[in-house]
Amino acid sequence: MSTYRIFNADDAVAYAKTYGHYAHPEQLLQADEIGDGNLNLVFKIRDAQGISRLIVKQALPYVRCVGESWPLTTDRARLEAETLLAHHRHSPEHTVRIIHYDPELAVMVQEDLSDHFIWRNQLVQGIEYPGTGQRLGNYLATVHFYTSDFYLSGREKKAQVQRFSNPEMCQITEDLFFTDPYTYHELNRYDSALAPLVDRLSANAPLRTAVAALKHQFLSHAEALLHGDIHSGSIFVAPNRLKAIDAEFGFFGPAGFDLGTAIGNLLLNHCAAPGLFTPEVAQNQQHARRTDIHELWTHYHTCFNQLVAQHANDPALAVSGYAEQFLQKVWRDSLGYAGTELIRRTIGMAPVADLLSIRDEQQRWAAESQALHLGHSLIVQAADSQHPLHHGCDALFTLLNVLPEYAAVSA
Ligand code: SR1
Ligand code: MG
Repeated sequence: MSTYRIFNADDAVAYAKTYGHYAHPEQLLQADEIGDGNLNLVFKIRDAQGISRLIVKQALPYVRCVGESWPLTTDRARLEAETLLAHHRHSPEHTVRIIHYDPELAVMVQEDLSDHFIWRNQLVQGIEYPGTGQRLGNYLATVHFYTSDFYLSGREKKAQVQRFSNPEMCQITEDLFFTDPYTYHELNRYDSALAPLVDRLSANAPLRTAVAALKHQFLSHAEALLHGDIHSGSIFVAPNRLKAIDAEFGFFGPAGFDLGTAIGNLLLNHCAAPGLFTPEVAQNQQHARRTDIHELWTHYHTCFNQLVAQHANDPALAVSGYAEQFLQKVWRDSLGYAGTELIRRTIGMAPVADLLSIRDEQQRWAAESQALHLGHSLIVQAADSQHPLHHGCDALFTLLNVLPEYAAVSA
């Protein structure tokens, strides 16, 4: 019989005392529920001085931001804990530490990261953490390599693909990224000023075909154990530090999906900057996002190549030139998936603070229109095998330089 029950603050404290491996459990006294994501309960467990010592996270049996009308598997807590444990094994510096988890209660105890900040919140305030792109590139390259066919035997890889099968959470992504934004869906959320642009997206045949190809890859290409939702809200930062959290969407999928999700969110911040800051600050902010993307990709590329050279176990895949060919495909996929993230975060059910924080309506529409335009261009151009975008970040930055200004459209 299932022991599942929804935790209150007292349950969370009792759980942390028993399973937190904290040196002085009797000092853990109170819990604050601080979850602000779309899905889970998150408790900060504090001592007598009010200092946060541990995190207790529990999966609710439904989508929190919608309510009980959208039931959702609590098995996602097991998948999240196991994905983070696997990533921590390969990249301890950049993955939150899971201290304990219980699949029945769908609960886990995690290290406290109160000395870090959610990257998205910092980006919206214009606070920079230089080197974050590098750290993110190293994290993704490392966890992707050690869970890929370059490293694992065919037998072990297939066992892991099964173990990390995550159909319910993947279906959310399949619908939210590749289907709902291009059809009428009651959960899509956008202002009526954007309606003509949204209609043009759904009527655009080359775009819909390119999105279909991206969805098909997402469904069928088990390249590595992905984080599965690595947007700037799943990343904690501090000076010279980065920790990934929130991996309940973890599964074996195309490596470019993780990179694309991360790049898409940096581009959303790029589009939002003129609406969030003065022109001078916005320019610096946009420059910093380009630097993040450049560092993310170049460090991913270098780190993955080095790992293949030093640790690949499959002699056929390790043959000279193949890793580079694979990485070119990963880059192309990343651009396409970045485009889908831009579009779904602008008109779908899960908007981002970068755009929502723009107070002036005209400026917000301009930023949203630009995000839709950029998303569209990335998806279609990445699908064109001859396009210069395939050769690295420079062509992406050229595309950013020629993005239309949308003030006139929203007026
Ligand atoms: C129903 S969940 C909506 C979104 O929130 C999560 O953070 C994922 O990004 C998901 O797509
Ligand atoms: Mg999340």
